[in-house]
Amino acid sequence: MTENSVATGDLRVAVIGVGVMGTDHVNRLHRRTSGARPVVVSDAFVEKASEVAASVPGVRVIEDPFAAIADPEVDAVVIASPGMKHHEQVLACLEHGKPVLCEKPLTTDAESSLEVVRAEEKLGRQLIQVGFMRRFDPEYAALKSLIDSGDIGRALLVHCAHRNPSVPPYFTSEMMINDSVVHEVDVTRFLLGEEITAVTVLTPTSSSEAPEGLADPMLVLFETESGRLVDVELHVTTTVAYEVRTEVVGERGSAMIGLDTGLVRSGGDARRGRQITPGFRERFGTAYDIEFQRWVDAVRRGTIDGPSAWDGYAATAVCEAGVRALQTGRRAEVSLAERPVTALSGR
Ligand code: ISE
Repeated sequence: MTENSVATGDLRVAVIGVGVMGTDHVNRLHRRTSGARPVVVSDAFVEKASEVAASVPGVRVIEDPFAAIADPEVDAVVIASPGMKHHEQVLACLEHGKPVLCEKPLTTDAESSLEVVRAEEKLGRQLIQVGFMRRFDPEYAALKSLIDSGDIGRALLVHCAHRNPSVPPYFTSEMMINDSVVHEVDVTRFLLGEEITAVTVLTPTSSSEAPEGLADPMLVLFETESGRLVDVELHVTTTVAYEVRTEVVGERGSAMIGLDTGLVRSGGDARRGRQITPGFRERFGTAYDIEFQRWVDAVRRGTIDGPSAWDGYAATAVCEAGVRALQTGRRAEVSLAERPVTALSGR
């Protein structure tokens, strides 16, 4: 990072990958994040990159993601490219000493995620933050504060429902674990503050709305280090809207979030009701905004403020066990490497 530019002006950010999320992040950096601005975009689809660059003043296209990361005008990097590109791109950020906010997954397998953890450890500076945005959602933050306050006693069980109205046609049952359940993995680690040690996946009769071969819905069970249980109902073809609910059952009470308890509206069809967010960009829009602002503020102080590379590695390792459990129909244990002393957990 060029320290001068950060001390005297905005943090200049390259966004690698400008699909749906990356494009959102360019706008977020341009319109809703202070102390930072997007300066470079890079995407395998150059036309898309040019279109995004043209929509924001002062943004250049650099086709090659590694040239974008290395560019002297770039102080920090946001990676929103497909997951299989993350490993090399995050390592390139480390090589150039550039802070990086990497969308999940950190990498697509535990071994390469661990390599990233080790590379950062060797560097001796924490440059990697992983984009688990739910930690920044005000409702999840409130749930975490409640658990930490001890007001409901020790949390014993967590029930999660993760429902998507639809998924793209290429979505597989393995992706249901790696792309969707991964959020509940991070939420579990965040809320309970301990590692997940085993995963079981059950696949009941599939919905007639699910494409052939997609095990939808599925039930996933996590066991944690101290013996607590977390169940996840994952249903990605509900045809309804985007619904993410989490209920924590404690020794002296319970607490739930995700009830869409916003505005109650009467409609022309003589119904009264609450709006359910249609997708994750709407449901977690505020969380993404908070995540970006806190990341930028932290980078300007020379640190991170959120899930670390270790958190990214642990999530990948749990998902790997989840895929094993799905494929074998049996409980799968999570094998985690020894945690480096320097691996800070995010907040
Ligand atoms: C998607 O990749 C996400 O990250 C969403 O938060 C999740 O709800 C969805 O199931 C995933 O496909």
